[in-house]
Amino acid sequence: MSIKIALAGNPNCGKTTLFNALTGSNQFVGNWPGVTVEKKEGRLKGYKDVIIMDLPGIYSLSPYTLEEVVARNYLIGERPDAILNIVDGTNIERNLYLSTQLMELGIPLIMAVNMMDVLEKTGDKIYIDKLSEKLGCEVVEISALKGTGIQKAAEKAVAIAKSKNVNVPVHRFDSEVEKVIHSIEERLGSDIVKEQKRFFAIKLLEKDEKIKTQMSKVPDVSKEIVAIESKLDDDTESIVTNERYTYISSIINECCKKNKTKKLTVS
Ligand code: BGO
Repeated sequence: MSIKIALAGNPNCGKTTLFNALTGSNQFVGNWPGVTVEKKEGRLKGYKDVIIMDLPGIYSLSPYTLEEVVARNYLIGERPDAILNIVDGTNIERNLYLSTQLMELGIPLIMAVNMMDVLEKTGDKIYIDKLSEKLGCEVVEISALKGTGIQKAAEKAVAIAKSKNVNVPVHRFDSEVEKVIHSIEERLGSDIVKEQKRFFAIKLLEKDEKIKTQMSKVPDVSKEIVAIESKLDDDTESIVTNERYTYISSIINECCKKNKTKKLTVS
């Protein structure tokens, strides 16, 4: 059986450049079933049994766009052996929003921070070890354009896929929210594997209707939602989103430093 590694990231993070560099001419292009969203897979160069699946570029795992639905359904339904999450290092704050959600899927994940050649020119710093510690996953610096670090990222993705080591998300929501997430997790059916329970519980809490189509037994969580909304005086969608941004801000504060003396343009 082949190992499947999904490439996931925001639009313009350099995913296509990385996919081409990792697979070369070993690519198969088609459409995702029933939709006109391009589906690309390719064999990882140097490996007979590793398939790289290029997911559509997305900002979130909330199913607002067709691309988000396709990517999410693949990640939930097919459960690749690992996710290689590409993050644009020049736009890391925005990119981490998707990462926080990918990490809740219970799939082994490696993060590749791309565009490191640009950061070298601007003098902006990302402290990779600190970032790895704060996120609870391995992080590799790459330049998909120059090809630096990409072999290491691919090797780490293959290794984590084989080890089946699921990262335990470091991020915890407010303790009241965590309590609700746990109580929803406990009411999920056996169709949801243990590793995915947190993701499904958070999506139900966010009133995500589409997630219900992926479940054979859907617990009624309306009472929990009403209780937490009145306690925290906000709707659950905003509560979850705001907490993600607070977590990301704390990561940026600790792991990134802008070069304040840099020129405005980089050639
Ligand atoms: C253009 N470093 C640098 N400097 N650029 C990179 C890197 C990197 O590591 N990786 C990707 N890029 P996609 P998605 C372009 O196309 O792979 C660049 O959407 C241009 N095009 O070359 O397409 C990459 O698949 C004209 O840039 O991303 C591409 O995720 C002028 O980032 C862009 C300047 O990469 C997006 C750039 C006609």
